[in-house]
Amino acid sequence: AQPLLPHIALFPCAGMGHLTPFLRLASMLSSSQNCLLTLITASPAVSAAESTHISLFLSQHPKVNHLEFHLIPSDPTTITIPDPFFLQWQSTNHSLHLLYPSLASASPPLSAIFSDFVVAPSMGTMAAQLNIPNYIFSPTSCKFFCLMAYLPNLLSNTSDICTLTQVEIPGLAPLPMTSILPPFRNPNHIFTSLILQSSRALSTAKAILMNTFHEFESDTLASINDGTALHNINLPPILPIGPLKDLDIKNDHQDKYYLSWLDNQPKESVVYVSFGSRTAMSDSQIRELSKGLETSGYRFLWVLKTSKVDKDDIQEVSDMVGESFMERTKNKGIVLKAWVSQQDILEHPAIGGFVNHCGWNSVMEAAREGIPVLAWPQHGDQSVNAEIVEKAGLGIWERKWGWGLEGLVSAEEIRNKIVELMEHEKVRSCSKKVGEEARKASGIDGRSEKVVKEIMQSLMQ
Ligand code: BUP
Repeated sequence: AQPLLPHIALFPCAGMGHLTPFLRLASMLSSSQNCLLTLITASPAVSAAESTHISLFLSQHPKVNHLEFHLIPSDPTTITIPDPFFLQWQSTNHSLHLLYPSLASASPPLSAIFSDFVVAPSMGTMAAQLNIPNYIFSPTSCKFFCLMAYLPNLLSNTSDICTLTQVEIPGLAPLPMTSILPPFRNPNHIFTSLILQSSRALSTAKAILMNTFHEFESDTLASINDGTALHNINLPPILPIGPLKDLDIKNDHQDKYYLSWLDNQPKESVVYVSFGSRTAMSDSQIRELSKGLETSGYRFLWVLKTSKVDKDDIQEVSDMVGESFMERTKNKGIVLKAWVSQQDILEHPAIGGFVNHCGWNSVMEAAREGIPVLAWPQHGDQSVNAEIVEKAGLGIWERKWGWGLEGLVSAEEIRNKIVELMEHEKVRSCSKKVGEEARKASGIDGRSEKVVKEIMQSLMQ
C-alpha cells in the first residue's frame, strides 16, 4: 500500500518576522515535498502586512488549508502592554486551548505540528495529546536561540543579572552584557516571561528547526552538535534548515516603481536602508540618517517607518525628512513608506550595501544575496545577530552605537560608516562567499535541504 501523505499543521506567531519564514517553509514543503499542509493563523492579525500576506499566500497556494483561529479578546488590564505584538503573543497563548478540537478532528489526521517558539508550551502539550511530534521553529539566529534556551538557568542562578559584565552560556563564547536585550534584565517583563515559558517547554519538542546554515553559525552549531553547548539543558536536536528560499508572492496592487528605478542605477551603487517591520525611528534619528545618507554621496533606497504597527503609520515622507531633502536628493535616492518586496530589492544587481537592524530574516536574505550589511541593531535578538554578521564577514557593526532606539547616532558617524560599508573590499568579497555558501546549503542536496527531506521521510513512515 502507498504510505499516507503526512499532514502538517504550521503555526506562526504574530509579526512579519515570524510569518515570513513560516510561509517560506510552507511554500517549500508544498512545492517540493509530498505532504498536506494546514496553515493556522490567529485572528485578527496585528498588522496589515500580515493580513495581506496571509491572503495572498493562500490564494496562490490553493492546496494549503487554512485554519483561522479567533483569539479571546485581551484582558483589559493587559491592554497597557506597549508592544501590540507581545500582547498578541500573550493572547495567543491564553486562547490556544480553543484550537484543540480543530486539531483533533483534522482530516486526514495530523502527522506533525511545526509551531513557533512563542507557542511551544501549549503546542507541545496538544501534540502530546494527539500523539504526534511537535517541531518548534525558531525564527532567530541559533546563538540567540541558545540564549533563550539558557535564560531560565541564567535568571535562577543570578541574583541580579544587571551586575554581570557578560553572559556565559556553557560551551559558547560569552555574550557581552551590552548585547543582552534590556527586557531580559527584568524577569517580569512580558517578553521575558513569554520566552521563559517557551524555553522551559523545549524538551517536549521532537526537534528545533532554525532558519540558519552551518557555515554562517559554524561555532555555535558545532558546539551544539558535539554536546558542549548547553550540555546541562535537555534539548532536542537543533536542525538548521536555512536560509529559507524566497517566496514569490505576487501582489498586483503593489507599485514596484522602485525596481524600475534600481534598473537604471549602476551595479552595486545603491545603499538599501530598512529597519524591518517593527522599528519606528525617532524623528531626530531620521533627520540624522537623512543627512548621513545625503553626505555619503551614495545612491540610496530607504524604507522609512514611523510606527511599530503599519496601520498607525500615517505621517507623510516629506514631513519626516523635509521637502528640501526630497528635492536635493531626487536624482540620488528614493524614500518610501510602503511595504516593499525586500527580496526583490536585495536580489537586484544595483544594491551594493544594506543598512539594517539585523532582524534575522533580513540577515538570512542578505546572506543569500551576498550583500554587505551595516548592522545597526534596534531591539530583541538584533545585537546578538549583528555580532554573527560581523564574525561571518557579511558586514560591519559599530558597537558603540548601542541599541538604536536608545541613543542618537550623528549624521557624520552614519556617513562615515556608509562610506566604509560601500568601500570595504574585504567585506564585499567575503559577503559574496557567504552568498555562495548560503545558496549551496539550501540548494538541491545542500545540508539544509537534506534536513527537511529527512524530516519528511520520517513523517511518511
Ligand atoms: Br519593512 C519590510 N518588506 O517593506 P526581520 C520587511 N520585509 O519584504 P522584523 C519586506 O519582512 P523581527 C518590507 O524581507 C523580512 O523577511 C523582510 O523580518 C520583510 O525583521 C521580514 O528582518 C522582516 O526578521 O521582525 O520585521 O524586525 O522583529 O521578528 O525580527
